[in-house]
Amino acid sequence: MNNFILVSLLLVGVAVADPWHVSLHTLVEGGGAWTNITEFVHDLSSTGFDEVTKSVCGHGVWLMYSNKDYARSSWPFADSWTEEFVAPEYKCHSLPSTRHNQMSSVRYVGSGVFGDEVLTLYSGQEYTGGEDVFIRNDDNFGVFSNTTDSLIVVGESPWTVYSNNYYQGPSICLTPSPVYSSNGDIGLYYGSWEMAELSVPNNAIASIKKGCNSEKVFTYGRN
Ligand SMILES: [Ca+2]
Repeated sequence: MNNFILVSLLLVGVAVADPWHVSLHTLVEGGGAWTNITEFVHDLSSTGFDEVTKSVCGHGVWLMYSNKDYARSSWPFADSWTEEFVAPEYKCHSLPSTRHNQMSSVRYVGSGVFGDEVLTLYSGQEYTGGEDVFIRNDDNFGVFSNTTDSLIVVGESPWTVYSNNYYQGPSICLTPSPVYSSNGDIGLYYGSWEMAELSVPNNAIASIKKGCNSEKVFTYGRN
């Protein structure tokens, strides 16, 4: 009995600490040559895998970009894309054929492990540019207010964002939705939004609070 409890605790410990990873593949459905990714890679040429990826395998929540440095570009200079990979358990995902052999940078969302409740703010649209990662309340963004164009919630907790410091002014609540594992259990919670679709005045975020404290609620995938 004691041995059983000890083994159970060890397994739980492994699951919680299990860091996210992905492998990039030169063929669809996880085929071909591959490279393993466990950290931010701002330039895939450092791994010899710039613009050769057709599919990815792994787990966790990852963002993949056609540009280096998680950058966004738009017509007429180029048309960039961001691919979101959300996998509560190991799976393979083939990129749309229009995105084959273009990927140039990769990073995970939030803290990079299962179990954390994290809000990540991105300075660019489509989760590009600089990021700020939050695991607790922040009552005053100071000079960094108004610099968010998109955001992602990972973990079960919703978050409230306020237009003014000290949890004042117009506010909205961002609620993630469950992503299910193959056995039907909830594997993780996820939600991603563009600021432009949230009608926040001036796109201003000046403070954030963990939990839902606003009457204006956005639930990922529902509104
Ligand atoms: Ca590229």
